Amino acid sequence: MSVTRLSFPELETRANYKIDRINGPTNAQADLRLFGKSESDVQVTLYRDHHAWCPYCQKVWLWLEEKQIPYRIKKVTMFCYGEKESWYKRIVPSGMLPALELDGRVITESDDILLALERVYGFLGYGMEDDKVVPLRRLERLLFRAWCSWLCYPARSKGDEQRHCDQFIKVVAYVEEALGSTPEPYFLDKFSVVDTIFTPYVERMNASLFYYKGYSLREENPRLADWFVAMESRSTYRGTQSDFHTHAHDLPPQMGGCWSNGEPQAKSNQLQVDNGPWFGLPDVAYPEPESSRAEALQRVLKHRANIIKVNPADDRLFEEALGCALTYMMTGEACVPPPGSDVALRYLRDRISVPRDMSIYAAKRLREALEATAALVGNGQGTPIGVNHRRDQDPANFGKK
Ligand SMILES: N[C@@H](CCC(=O)N[C@@H](CS)C(=O)NCC(=O)O)C(=O)O
Repeated sequence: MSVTRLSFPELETRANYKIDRINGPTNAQADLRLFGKSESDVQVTLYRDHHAWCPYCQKVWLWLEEKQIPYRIKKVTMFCYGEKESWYKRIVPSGMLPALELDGRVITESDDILLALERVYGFLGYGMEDDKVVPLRRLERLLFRAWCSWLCYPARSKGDEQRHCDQFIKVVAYVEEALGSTPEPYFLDKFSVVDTIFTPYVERMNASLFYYKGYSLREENPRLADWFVAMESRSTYRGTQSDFHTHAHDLPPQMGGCWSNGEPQAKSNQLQVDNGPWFGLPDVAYPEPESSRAEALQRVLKHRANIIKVNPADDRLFEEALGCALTYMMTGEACVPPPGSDVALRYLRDRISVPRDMSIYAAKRLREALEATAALVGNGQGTPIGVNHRRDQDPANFGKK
């Protein structure tokens, strides 16, 4: 049975999702974070990417959120998404992110930023230069290099592929050992800066190895599994957390390419990440919040005009189809979109960015609704997602510059 499409004004009445972006939970859309303090208390500006993708930014972002330091956020375009803002190049000529302004001084390099923040605001559990922290920082870099060597270079042979896989798994065993050396699920005897340092790349490893190598970091390693669960118990991490689809397709242009081993497990994982079902993927384990559909709806409606404008399909056709997908998402009843709109719906399905656009569960709900609605009229796929750049995601198209 197909229901009648809800009109956009009717959909608006259901978009009852509201969070306090300034004082409420960690979120990617805020430009100011106060944690209940006043704007005159702000001494820090964090420059980070519009896409909330940059891993070194995530590290600093998490630290500021955990310490509840009032700060302003200025968002900058990364090279592979569009043109770098000239005002930012005047502050940081290399254009690199993150950067932090602290009492009028601009600091780059994420480690130097954390060291400077520690000097003013104290440690997050432990200091960056603590004897317990330094070896773990080194281990994080070792893990990063083992991951890059496996993922970001084409293997010369099957043996070569296996060697890189073995090397990565060997380093993961050191990580497991480190995590197992305290009774807590965290790296040290309490949550600390070390966890914020490991978070960005471990999250990207979990996504990319699942997709390109058929290897599930989170499921294969019990200590890391517990660590992820502990991280997901923190609203700070939830607010910065991305999903498999976003990482799998953001990494290639950033890293200069990601190579699949072509194994059946990798292929079946790719199918699931790209076409669903998105529920059940090991990218999140905490229960879905009740607000996920309303959140997805509110975010789409807010950017509706631009979402329609950037879609390659005819505007009227896509608008109608989008209304159908949103109707299905909110009512659970199929709503048949106009013929020929399957490609347009899947174009959007493939371009939801987490957490930039919405949180992980909201994105799953929206992807599911777009796919289910598209499937009612055809199996056409949208323009393939680029691997050399992601100008299709230029923030300038969303009035962000
Ligand atoms: N070592 C630097 C690395 C920073 C870095 O590589 N930033 C990348 C993004 S993850 C960047 O700004 N690239 C320029 C761009 O993509 O626009 C740090 O720790 O801050």
